[in-house]
Amino acid sequence: MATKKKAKKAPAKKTTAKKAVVKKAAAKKAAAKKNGSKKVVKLRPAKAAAKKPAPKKAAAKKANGNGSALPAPSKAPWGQAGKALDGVKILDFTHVQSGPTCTQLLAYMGADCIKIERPGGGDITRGQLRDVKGADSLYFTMLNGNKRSITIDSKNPKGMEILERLVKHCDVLVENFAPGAIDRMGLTWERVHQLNPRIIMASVKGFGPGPYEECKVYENIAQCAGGAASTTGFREGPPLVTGAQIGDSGTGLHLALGIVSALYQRNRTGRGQRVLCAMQDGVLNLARVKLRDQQRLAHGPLTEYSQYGEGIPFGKAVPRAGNDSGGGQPAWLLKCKGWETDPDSYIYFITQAPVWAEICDLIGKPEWKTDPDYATPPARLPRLRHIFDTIEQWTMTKTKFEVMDICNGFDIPVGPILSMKEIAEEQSLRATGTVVEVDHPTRGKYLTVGNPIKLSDSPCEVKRSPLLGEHTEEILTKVLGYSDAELAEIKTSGAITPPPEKPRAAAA
Ligand code: CAO
Repeated sequence: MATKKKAKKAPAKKTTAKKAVVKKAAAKKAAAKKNGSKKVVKLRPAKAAAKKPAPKKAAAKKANGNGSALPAPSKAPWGQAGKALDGVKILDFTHVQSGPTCTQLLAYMGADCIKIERPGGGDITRGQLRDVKGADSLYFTMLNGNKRSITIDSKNPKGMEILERLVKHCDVLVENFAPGAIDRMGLTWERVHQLNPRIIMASVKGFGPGPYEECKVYENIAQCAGGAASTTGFREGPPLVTGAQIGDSGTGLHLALGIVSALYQRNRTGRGQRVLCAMQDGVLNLARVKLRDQQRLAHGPLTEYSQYGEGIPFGKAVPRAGNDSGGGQPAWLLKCKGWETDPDSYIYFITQAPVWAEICDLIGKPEWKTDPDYATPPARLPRLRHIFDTIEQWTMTKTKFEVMDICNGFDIPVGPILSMKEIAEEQSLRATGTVVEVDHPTRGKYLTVGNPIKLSDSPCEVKRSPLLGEHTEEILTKVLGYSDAELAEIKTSGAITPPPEKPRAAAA
């Protein structure tokens, strides 16, 4: 009924909104005329204009999100109309993990990503956690695919001249240096904006403005300061960090969204803007359900936490909840056949209320369907430990994959603990391009994670990471237009080569 009512009212609202937009556009048109401006906002394409279509480039610039200035829908087959971010040029001044994750994603989406690296050693991760002697590490190769690499010493005057030329050329500058480092180089937001008012300058920092804004931050610091660690682990144990890189890669993801949003806004405003993602904020955003629970504590115990069923009182802050479900459906991690020798022989089992009857039948407890102590979710809450122990007696008779198959046959939500070995070998992940094998000239074949975001009209082709400075000459001549004579001068200036006192061997 409610939907029906809403549907009836909707057209009236739409008409009013449409009128307002038309009125606003008409006023804008009149104002533009009065000011003698040639940029007139068109309400509808004029007939005369229809005869002589505007050049493609201009139409693309006017796209404003309401569809009125978009080109006609492409008739190209799906996946053959270019990539989502084709034409977007990224000056990638990132290092380690958070920034590179962001720019790699943008590159997967089709952006031309030019990675600036310090001559000699480049991104520090090239040499960190090395598994193949003399080759770039997996740490680097898995975070820098689909990019081009140019070496530039930002502290060399000629190097800064090249950098400034790149700022003028690019749509986005991304950096994640320690607080103040990019300013010390001379690339303050004011300077960057002055050089190229259309550029978007995006940064990852550990903390936003406040008492800690000057601090350097790595992954686990962000997990701790963003509220994730205090709510992870077991009640009896210390806070725990998680293996998922929610501080680095998580913040990189947030930054990527900020960048594409800023690019979209630029279509209307014509100007770039500053985008900042603090790792603490990114982690907190991912841990927001725990801030939810913090506020619920004021109104009583958190009944879905197993600590409630165990009769253990809650303190002032959200406790660590072990493997409890973060939602309203009680769940736990249960042993499966082979757990004695295989550390990953476990299944995550959710006792979703609508399939309680099916669970009871499966585990051989049909009487629980009607027993008042077990029949309803509130009645089960104080007995969760016993319930999961009983379910575990059943899961221990099956492998995690058998449990998965049987339970999913009854719509019971369960999930196997997959080891990284199993994931690396999982053919369905290869088929979707989520796990990709690429070839590298110095290290050979390696696995990487492809684009986890699938676009139906923008397929992703994962390419290997670049060697240090592999594209230096190409970018200087073909992108920035330096002549052969200028290139020769750059080569002797020290702008793209390591200073003599710091040979490459020192960084390896
Ligand atoms: N040419 C010349 N100098 C260069 C250069 C280049 N191409 N690229 C970088 N540098 C210089 C910087 O200018 C800076 O010099 P100064 O400190 O003298 O001004 C210096 O290299 C080091 O930069 P940094 O302080 O960012 O690097 P670090 O290794 O000391 O710190 C990190 C690393 C990650 C802690 C810090 O960059 C940081 O806090 N970043 C923000 C948060 C972040 O992204 N953390 C996630 C990292 S992934 O776990």
